[in-house]
Amino acid sequence: MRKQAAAFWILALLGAPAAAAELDVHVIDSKGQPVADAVVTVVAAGAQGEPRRAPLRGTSPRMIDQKALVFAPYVEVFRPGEDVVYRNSDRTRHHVYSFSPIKAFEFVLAPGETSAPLKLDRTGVIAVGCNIHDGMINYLYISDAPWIARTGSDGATRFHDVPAGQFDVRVWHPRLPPSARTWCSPASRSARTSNAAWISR
Ligand SMILES: [Cu+2]
Repeated sequence: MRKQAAAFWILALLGAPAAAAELDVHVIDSKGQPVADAVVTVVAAGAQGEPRRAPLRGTSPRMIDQKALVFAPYVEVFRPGEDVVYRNSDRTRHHVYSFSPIKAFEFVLAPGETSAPLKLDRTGVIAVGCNIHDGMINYLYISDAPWIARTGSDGATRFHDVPAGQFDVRVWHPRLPPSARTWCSPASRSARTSNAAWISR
């Protein structure tokens, strides 16, 4: 797998002027290419109170499929207490496992099988592999941030009903070095003003 440049950029673009508007976030790499499967979190900046946690898109339990010896999606986001389910759509067995301190597990899935739901109680990142196919890996990102989503193949994601205020927009991706995963920048907005900011480190 090609190593992506360890520098990503975020374009946080505020939606239509309204009391609670949409926030569009685009993540690109240093070559300007969209970065899929980046986890974007939006948190209140400064001392203002944390808003409620916005619900995640999609249904629970969310499914990680295994097809053509690849976990799909590569990265998925969860709220604490949600379940994940693994499915094997290949014609070979997979031995799914994690050594994560916040959730260790292993099970073998025969072709066509689906796992029992696995509850993800704690926040953090769980790396999951296959004991049979070393190249297979995926990441479960569990967060109680007010807003969290992952980018699609276009490197974009959209947050709804973001109130006026100051926010930090953060990005996480498996191929960003740990020191680069926590950078953030305020996405300043008001009821009447849109703004857009390129952010780099
Ligand atoms: Cu496998």
